[in-house]
Amino acid sequence: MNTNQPDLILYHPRTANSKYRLPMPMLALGSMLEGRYDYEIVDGNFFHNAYEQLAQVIERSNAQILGMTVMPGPQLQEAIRIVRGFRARFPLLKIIWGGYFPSNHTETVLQSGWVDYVMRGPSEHDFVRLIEYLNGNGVARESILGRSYMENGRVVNHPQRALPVMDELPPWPYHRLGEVQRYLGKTYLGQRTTTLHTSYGCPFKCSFCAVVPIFDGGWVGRSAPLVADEVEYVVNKFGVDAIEFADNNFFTSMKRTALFAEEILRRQIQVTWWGEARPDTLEKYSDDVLTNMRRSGCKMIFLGAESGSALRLKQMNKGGTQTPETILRLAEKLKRHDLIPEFSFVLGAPAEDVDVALDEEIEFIRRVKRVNPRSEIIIYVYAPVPMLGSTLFDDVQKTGFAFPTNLEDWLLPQWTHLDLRKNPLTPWLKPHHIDKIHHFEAVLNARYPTNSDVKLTPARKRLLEIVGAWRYQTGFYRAPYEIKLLQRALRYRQPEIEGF
Ligand code: B12
Repeated sequence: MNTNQPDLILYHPRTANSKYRLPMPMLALGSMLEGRYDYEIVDGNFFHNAYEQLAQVIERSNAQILGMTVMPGPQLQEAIRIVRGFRARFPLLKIIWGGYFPSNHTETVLQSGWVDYVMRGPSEHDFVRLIEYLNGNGVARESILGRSYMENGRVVNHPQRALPVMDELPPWPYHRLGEVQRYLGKTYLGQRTTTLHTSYGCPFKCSFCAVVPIFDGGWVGRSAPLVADEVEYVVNKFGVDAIEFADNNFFTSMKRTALFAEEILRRQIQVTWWGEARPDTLEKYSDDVLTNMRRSGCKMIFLGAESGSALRLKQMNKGGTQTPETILRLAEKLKRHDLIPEFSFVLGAPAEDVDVALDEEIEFIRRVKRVNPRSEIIIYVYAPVPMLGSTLFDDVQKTGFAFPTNLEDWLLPQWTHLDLRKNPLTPWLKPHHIDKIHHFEAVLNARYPTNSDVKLTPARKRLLEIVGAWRYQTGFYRAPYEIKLLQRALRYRQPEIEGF
């Protein structure tokens, strides 16, 4: 180990429009390396020419190991271009990928020959072991769990480790980020918003969700007092006034949420917060807990509504006790508690008649809006995740859909679109289906502009509402070009692209 120069670079490729968000995977991995290895966190969100600038970092530091996090979409695009070029430019550099894309498409990544190792799932403990192994520190390679690599032309997958005990994980090394203030963004929640991540996994196995193959129904959370400690730390140290809990399912344990809200109130921490939940879980929360959540600063909750059809909820294996009525009841309940629900819907899964299915979803979304007009609606177009054995993925495969097995093919435009869940071009969705979804979305967003766009002044909001009103009232959504023009002129923010 060279003590002056980092042996290891942890690189976070650029993501879509999100300069202010922390490179959380790098902080999580870095926390385990502190005091053991020299390393540097490099954030592509601050690069203008990632390939060249990262190459310069490697040359300057003479690092031997490059760890990269990769989620689908723009990050993947950049990551592929980097490793494709780096193989020849830095033949001795060991390249390790982790995160959602390589965890779900391990073979494709490794078969490219550009990546040496994939670490699947949470890797705090095993990444350190891998680094020790690569440094020849006597770690048996079989003991590195969650690791995948090529051997004799075949991919070898070590089993994954049980989920970490969150309370035992060390704090994130914020000092590695340089100026933390550049990560604190102005959002609907506050002037200096940051992200935190306090749990891994989700106890459910929805068949559209990329989290499932990695966690297989497991969930672990940091205990409430420690979450409150973390919040208190970032508030006091960096002047944070708002937090987005990026956990897949922050609200899994009502006991934990209740205690967390109490801790924030007891310590008199002034902070606004947001998190992601399942509708059926939250519906079971008592009024007292919801009241305390609101008092402690919770303002908005992202909820996986997915569909207004019991049949499709079943197709998606949503599980639990969620029905379309759950969503309507919850919209009403949260209204009483002054908590804004952000309901996300997944439209465009395979169906006997896709048009009928879409019309039903649109009608249901209108019902939700009638019950609670402040509800935010996020619409995603269904993009398959490779979940063998799920009814939904079986249906998908029957249509002839297959993921590329060549890593470079993920650079093709159709796969970029699939990742962004806007226009996935899956075989059962015809262009007019995509139009139907996007046209309705444009009209809905005009009639009910999002609250989360901080640049949208009341006058501009009013203008959008007026332009959208007649179409929404009459249900005439087709070709809303005047709305799209206006939204472009106002640079309307779409939470489904820029949020989580
Ligand atoms: C934060 C986030 C974002 C931020 C990125 C923040 C930033 N700094 O730029 C923003 C809002 C930009 C974003 C955007 C998108 N996101 Co996003 N995002 C997340 C989110 C909520 C948290 C990720 C995170 O940081 N977790 C905290 C860290 C600590 O955990 P982790 O990432 O899992 O890292 C651990 C392991 O994975 C592993 N690991 C990760 N990287 C590495 C690297 C190495 C070398 C090693 C060894 C290990 C390793 O070890 C880490 C520690 O245990 C996840 C869902 C979730 N809760 O995880 C979705 C998620 C990753 N996003 C997803 C998607 C689809 C997107 C989008 C493509 C689409 C969209 N509309 O949301 C866009 C575009 C992204 C892009 N490529 O530009 C999906 C991925 C689905 C899939 N098919 O794989 C997820 C899973 C959400 C979901 N449930 O569907 N996202």
